[in-house]
Amino acid sequence: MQSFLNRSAACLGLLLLAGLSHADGLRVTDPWVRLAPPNAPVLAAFMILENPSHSDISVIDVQSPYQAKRVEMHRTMEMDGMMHMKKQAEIPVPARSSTELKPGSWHLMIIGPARIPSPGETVELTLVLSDGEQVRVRAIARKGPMGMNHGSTKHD
Ligand SMILES: [Cu+2]
Repeated sequence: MQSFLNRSAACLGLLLLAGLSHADGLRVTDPWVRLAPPNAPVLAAFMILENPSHSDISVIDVQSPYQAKRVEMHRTMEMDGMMHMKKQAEIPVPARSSTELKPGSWHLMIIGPARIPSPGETVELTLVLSDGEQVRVRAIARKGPMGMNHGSTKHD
């Protein structure tokens, strides 16, 4: 694990020297942030992560330094008939597969947003991948699908 971390750090350093590049391994489609009331302490973000490559990839960190205190990776799962949301250390995207971040499943939790986006505005997120690459994503603020709200709060 330690050598893996060192290797990631080395890759990150190289990436910074070369400027941010788009990862060939991971494709991000339809990134969006659910509309929230003006005083909301958190925002939920969703997107589809596609990995057409032959190697497994994980999202190991998500950053949004100018737009939030921090961003966490969460997964909502059913346990004992109840829906629970748990913080995750990574979001795996297996080779030649995809992982959908959607209400009631994997999602990103934007904690302490600097401001709440209006419909159509975007929140910039940087996905840090297990292979050292970074992917910049602009998630557009919009209404979620009906009846699929985060937690038990209804915003629609
Ligand atoms: Cu969450």
